[in-house]
Amino acid sequence: MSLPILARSRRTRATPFTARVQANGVKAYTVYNHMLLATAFASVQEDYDHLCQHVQVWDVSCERQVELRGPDAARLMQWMTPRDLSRAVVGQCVYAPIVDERGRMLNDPVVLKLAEDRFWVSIADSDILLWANGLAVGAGMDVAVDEPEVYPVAVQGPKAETLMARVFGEVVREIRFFRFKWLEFRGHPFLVARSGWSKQGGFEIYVDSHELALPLWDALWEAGADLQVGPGCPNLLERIESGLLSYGSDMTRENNPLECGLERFCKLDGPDFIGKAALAKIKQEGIARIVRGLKVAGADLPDCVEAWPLTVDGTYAGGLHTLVWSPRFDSYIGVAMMERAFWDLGQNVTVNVPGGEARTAVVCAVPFEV
Ligand code: THG
Repeated sequence: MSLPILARSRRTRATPFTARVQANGVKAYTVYNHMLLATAFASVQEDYDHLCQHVQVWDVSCERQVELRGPDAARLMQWMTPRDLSRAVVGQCVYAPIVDERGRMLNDPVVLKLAEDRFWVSIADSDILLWANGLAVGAGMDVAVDEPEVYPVAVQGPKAETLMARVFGEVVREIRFFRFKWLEFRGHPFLVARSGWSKQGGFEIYVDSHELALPLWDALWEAGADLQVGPGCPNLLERIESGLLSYGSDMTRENNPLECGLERFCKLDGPDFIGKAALAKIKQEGIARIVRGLKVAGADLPDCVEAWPLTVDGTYAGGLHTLVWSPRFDSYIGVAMMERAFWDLGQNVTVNVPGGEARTAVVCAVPFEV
């Protein structure tokens, strides 16, 4: 279900690239971190096909940066996450769940270590600026917490490296996964990371110059003409097939990272962090539910925009939170939070579609395996 009109105001922020995204024929927007984020251009399926074959330029300005800067920046950063950051180096990106004192998910950002005393927390859709600043004030830490003017652009797809090399030079090929370098475009250094919210490969450019934002955007398009560069955005189908979870959809503040399948990013016997004792207790007692994939039988389902209850013989078995038709699997595939008694791979469940219809589905692993 999509609504036809999104009323714009200062609260729903545009980006430096919004005029270009409009010109590219965006079909729908969502709002993410109080900012516009495109969700489709041709269609989710056509965008997916293009992404997997060519290269796309995404306006992901809504991946806002929360900057921590000052003598206590590293202490505050580690205080917010169960991920062990003690060995992170300058120039590294780290996927780091952020949890509260109950060990529950507040966000799942990519953290960029810019300097020993400076971090960018590249956030998913929740107001981490407020949490971070509140912690800093409450703990009397010597750290500045701000949202700098940084607008990430993702260049994703199998031809991303070729395109980026044409704009930033051959040196982009040396950037390893989840590492970044500062590379010049027209004399201005841009942070370029090998990262992005698809598994088709690519880069993210953290655009911190208003003046060069559109020249850089246009340069990518001009340099990519023969590569069939096209518009794109985080693609529902690609990200579900690849098992990339979305905070707010597949997991919320109700869930802890162990339930979200993020245990490998949590070090419970490492540095101290908020919620450490709570998470250790959860781990010891065992989790009650876990994120799983689901293959749902049949065709013609409505969009899943709220939790759909899953049942087994009438007993609540979990919630389906995201659903998409996958031609590759010739099936609907989705992401569900399955209760312990029903989370085994191969478990059959009933999907209770709003409106009364019931469908059968089978529990499987995420990422989905062919
Ligand atoms: N890039 C940047 N900021 C972001 C996102 C991004 N902020 C919002 C959102 N995406 C944060 N969530 C994620 C989730 C997964 C990944 C990145 C951001 C991701 N995961 C890899 C994986 O699962 O294979 C790598 C994880 C690892 O091994 O460290 O890329 O996309 N700037």
